[in-house]
Amino acid sequence: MAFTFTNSYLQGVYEDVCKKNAHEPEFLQAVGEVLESLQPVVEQNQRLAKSGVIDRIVEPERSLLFRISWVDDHGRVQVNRGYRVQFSTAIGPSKGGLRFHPSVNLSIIKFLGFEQVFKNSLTGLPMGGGKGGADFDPKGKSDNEVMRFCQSFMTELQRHIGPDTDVPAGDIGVGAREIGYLFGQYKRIRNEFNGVLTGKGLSYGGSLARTEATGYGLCYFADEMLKAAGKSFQGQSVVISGSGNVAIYANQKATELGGKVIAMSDSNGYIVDENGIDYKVIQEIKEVKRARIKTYLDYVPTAKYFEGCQGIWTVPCGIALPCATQNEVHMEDVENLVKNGCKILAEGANMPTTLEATEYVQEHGIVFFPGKAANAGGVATSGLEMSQNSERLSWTFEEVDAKLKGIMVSIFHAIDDAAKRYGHEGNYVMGANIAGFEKVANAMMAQGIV
Ligand code: NDP
Ligand code: 2IT
Repeated sequence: MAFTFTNSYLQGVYEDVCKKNAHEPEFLQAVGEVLESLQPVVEQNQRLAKSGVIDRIVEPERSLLFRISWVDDHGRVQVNRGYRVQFSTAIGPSKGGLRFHPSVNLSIIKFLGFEQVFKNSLTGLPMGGGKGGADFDPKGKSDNEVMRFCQSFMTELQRHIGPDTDVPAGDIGVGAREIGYLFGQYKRIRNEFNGVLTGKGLSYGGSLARTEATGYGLCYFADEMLKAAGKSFQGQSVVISGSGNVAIYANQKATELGGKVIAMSDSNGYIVDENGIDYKVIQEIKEVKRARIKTYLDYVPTAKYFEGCQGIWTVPCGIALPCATQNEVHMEDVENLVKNGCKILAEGANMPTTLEATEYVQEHGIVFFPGKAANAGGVATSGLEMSQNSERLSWTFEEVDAKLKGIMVSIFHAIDDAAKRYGHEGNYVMGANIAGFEKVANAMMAQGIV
């Protein structure tokens, strides 16, 4: 993979990571990008190498791999593979989502867990990083099948998690329904009602605004950057890939801020509606009916549907918000975005832009915000849910939303400041990696070699 190391310590660590994890391309991509960014930091601080901070930060504290057996509606035995990687507890309990998708493997869970360490640090809240999930596909399964799967998954996972140990939440394929079933099984086995999961329903300890938080946070973040440049969402056309939790609420907030969301997608295809896509229609299709985005045409016959999700990046826009999955934005996509005058690319998903596409946009005048900063609003609000659970109180929507906004604004300034401090103004990849790393590294050095 194309990383340039001038620092021999970091190069050595990266080569070692490549040897040990040779079959984990997504993990190597995430690690390489962070280590490359940290070169100026390591050069200014010899203690980092001496205390082996980087050697340690690239190795998860604990990786769990387990069998999940369950019985489908036809009485057939099904077996899936479950994962939980507790990457770092340097600054707080391990924290991060669970992904249920057939593509899930150890490489994907490790890349997500690694990124989560830096993202959670950026929120300013006391949360370490982790991730988990299973190669289970909730699509086409009945509610009862999803429930039995979640119960079997939690029967194993419950031994390894807890409100002060590791606190999972949602991600792709894990939403309110799954968190409900997971929480029910945890409580049944452990006989404890606590904040072991976030993204819970409002009637049993969930936080207001958690559902909306990632999408809202993404737009608060982009809006802060636009303000700093004397601009706004007003009158801008916005393209959002995906049509799940992050995409739906990014649409709502971008529209509220004056933008017009003209295209959205799912893994089968994308819709274009030049009049602006109403997020409530997507919410109905995806959250209530669990249907395909194609059915948008039943609600808005004047819209257009195109088969295949990749073409969405040919739709001209000022702001691009990839909110589906990793490595969904390739070189030809960013070439189209640049050609069509796109000015901002902010990642709602985790690592949606390939390495070469990231370099291309940065070199061609698009302001680029990496997911570990731009989509941190979800986990930040999970942190606020943990605080509410600990004090056994519920805050109002307005209170949580105001805190979320404050956190996103401060993340923007923290990464902007870190990039400037190291002489790379405007490079928000470096800014996010450095600002996220500093606090974790300090905590690791203070706690000795563990
Ligand atoms: P959802 O399951 O709610 O939605 C995922 C969306 O992305 C769906 O539209 C799905 O289409 C599409 N998608 C998923 N996988 C693929 C794929 N391989 N190819 C094409 N499209 C795909 O997930 P979320 O909205 O929660 O998550 C979206 C992204 O945001 C992920 O990268 C996640 O890690 C990240 N994220 C999520 C946070 C959260 O709080 N939920 C917080 C921060 C980041 P289809 O229905 O056809 O599968
Ligand atoms: O990628 C992410 O930050 C999430 N899926 C949310 C994690 C969380 O613990 O809320």
